[in-house]
Amino acid sequence: MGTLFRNGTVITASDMLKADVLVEGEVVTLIGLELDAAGHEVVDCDGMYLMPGGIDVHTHLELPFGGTVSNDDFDTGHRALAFGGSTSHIDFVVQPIGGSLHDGLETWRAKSAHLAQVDYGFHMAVTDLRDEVMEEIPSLLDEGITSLKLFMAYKNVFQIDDTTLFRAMQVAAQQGMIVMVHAENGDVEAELTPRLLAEGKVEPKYHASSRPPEIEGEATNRAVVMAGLAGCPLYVVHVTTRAAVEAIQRGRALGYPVMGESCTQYFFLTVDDHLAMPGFEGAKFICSPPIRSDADHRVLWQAIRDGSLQHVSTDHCNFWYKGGVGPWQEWAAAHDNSEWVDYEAQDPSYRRPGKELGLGNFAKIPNGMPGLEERMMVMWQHGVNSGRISPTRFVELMCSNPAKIFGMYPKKGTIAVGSDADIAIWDPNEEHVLSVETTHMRTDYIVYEGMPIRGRPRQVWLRGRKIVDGDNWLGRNADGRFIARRPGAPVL
Ligand code: DUC
Ligand code: ZN
Ligand code: ZN
Repeated sequence: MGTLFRNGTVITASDMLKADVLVEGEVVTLIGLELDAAGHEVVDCDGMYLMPGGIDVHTHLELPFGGTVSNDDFDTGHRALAFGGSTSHIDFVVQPIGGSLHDGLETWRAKSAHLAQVDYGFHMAVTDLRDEVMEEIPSLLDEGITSLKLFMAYKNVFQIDDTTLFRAMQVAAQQGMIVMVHAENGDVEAELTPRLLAEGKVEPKYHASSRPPEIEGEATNRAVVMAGLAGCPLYVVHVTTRAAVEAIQRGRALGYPVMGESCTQYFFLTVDDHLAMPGFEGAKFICSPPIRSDADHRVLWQAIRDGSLQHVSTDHCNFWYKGGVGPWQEWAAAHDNSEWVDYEAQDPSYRRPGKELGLGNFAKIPNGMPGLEERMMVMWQHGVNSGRISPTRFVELMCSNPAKIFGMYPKKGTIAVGSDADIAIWDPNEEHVLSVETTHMRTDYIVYEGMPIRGRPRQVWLRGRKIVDGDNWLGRNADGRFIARRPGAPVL
């Protein structure tokens, strides 16, 4: 017996048409008109869109960062992803300084496998590229990891120099892997930040002054040129500004294998309206690169329309706005980073440290914000409902392109015969107002508070099993599966 999704409108990256979809076991086995329902469970999709489950290739679940650990883990993060219409994501393993890539991988496996409720892959964030680590890179392919992330920012923490980046690109090119960069000039930022603090400019809004758009544009251009010379596929994460978009466009015009993404927040939030809010409110919106201006939003909408950028992710990395509640210092002294959930479970008021770590010093505010649950809904509302992008382009950006670029298509990212039956049943008419009161993320704020949207998932299915039904959660820990990805993915 299979499941027959009847009378819906199927949206893929290329087509939008009325069709029935039959799922048997974990995969789609037939798409057609008026399919025979005999022997199958029927799901009436009249008036609904059937879209592939969304894919977010840029998340940081349970990431130790900025003196604390990001709140959502592979339990809450996965539930929130699914309630937002996504069924897969790729998180970043971080190599420990002084350790190996496999040390990092073991840590991320221990965080994820027993909790996972949707499917997930890993990128490898390389932080300490010693000679023996360079030699370790090809063995990542045996683990299903085909993408390396390198940081051109976070001096004295994660930042690598140009020699290291170029060498990594050459190894990646030989192996059919892809290099991702966080492109900001960390040396310049490291000069600007102490100067601002010495001048008494300590409020959250000065985070943006410490990381101006020029340092993103410069680093993006440098990475693009190096990728062109190395012949290495490059994917620039969290592009926020015109100079960075133009650097990618120039590279693509020259035939370099370069691509990029932006993240939802960079289409909506501004320094003036959010980062510069009175008091410490702006801390909620601190991420790197910083949020920018309305002019940058317009550039990004155009870039996802014309194909200069290929995906919209979230860089989801959330911290309490009002964290550090209860005896957290004593707990931190006696426990490992992975045990913050146990600390918070002791008393509903207890919280691990969060944004308040940077009261009086913007440089100490943990970078990042919540967003993985709202990604599909806000981009549908402001992309599709507003007429900026078509429904098929929406699916391409949110589902198919990320699957193609990162080596998991057509198993993931489309609705086709043989694909995993990851399906969001999307009600285009359902209205909702986004709020922290109804979010499934582990957070005390959301950045789209009060935003009205029309169109949201009614049901979500993962490999043929229903995991979201309206407001009800049907997913199960350890049902989410690691996605082993293939090298040699296409450059779009
Ligand atoms: N930027 C953020 O804002 N958070 C996590 C990591 C990053 O690069
Ligand atoms: Zn980054
Ligand atoms: Zn990130």
